[in-house]
Amino acid sequence: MAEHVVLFAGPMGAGKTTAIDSLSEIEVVRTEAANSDRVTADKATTTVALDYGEISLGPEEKVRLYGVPGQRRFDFMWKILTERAKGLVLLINNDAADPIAQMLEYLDEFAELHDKGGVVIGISRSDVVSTPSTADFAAALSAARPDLVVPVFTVDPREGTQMRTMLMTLVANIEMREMFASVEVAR
Ligand SMILES: Nc1nc2c(ncn2[C@@H]2O[C@H](COP(=O)(O)OP(=O)(O)OP(=O)(O)O)[C@@H](O)[C@H]2O)c(=O)[nH]1
Ligand SMILES: [Mg+2]
Repeated sequence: MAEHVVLFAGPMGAGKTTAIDSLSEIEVVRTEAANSDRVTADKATTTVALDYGEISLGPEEKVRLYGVPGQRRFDFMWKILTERAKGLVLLINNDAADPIAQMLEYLDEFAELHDKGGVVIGISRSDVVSTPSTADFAAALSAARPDLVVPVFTVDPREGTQMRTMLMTLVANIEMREMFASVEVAR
């Protein structure tokens, strides 16, 4: 069975834990603690180490889903899990302060995963704050990082179907990279 390891990253409250919950077919392993930063994200708990879930895409393919904490004080987990992962789902909450800057910052932080397998970006909480638009994010992205090919989606992490579409786009990208890599090796 083919297996992929995918990381979910992004600011606090972007919906990483929620997305893994919506996607996973097993009970999600969570590490939530009381949230002491209600200004950045007004919710009761926050991830302090990782989330873990699994989903199968057809009978022969399993995806391991890892979520990291949004808060930088727990960023030791970013490095550990980036080493395991082949691709990145970057979630950005549209109601964050300067979400475009956040997107570019997190993309830089996890650029290694673009090179390893691929990145997809999901803009969440667009029902809460409607601007910037997905087109604004895509324009800022191609201006700042013309070297990257990264699709931008509007998503609601609470909706498994939407998250599945994003995840399948990423997995297709990872598989394409693996195919090209094996062709290179065979040459
Ligand atoms: N209205 C709305 N709520 C959303 C959306 N996406 C996520 N949420 C809610 O926003 C909150 C996100 O919380 P989490 O999933 O814990 O966020 P996280 O990214 O794991 O945050 P940290 O672990 O603290 O870094 C949850 O209460 C979700 O139900 C969305 O698109 N619209
Ligand atoms: Mg979380």
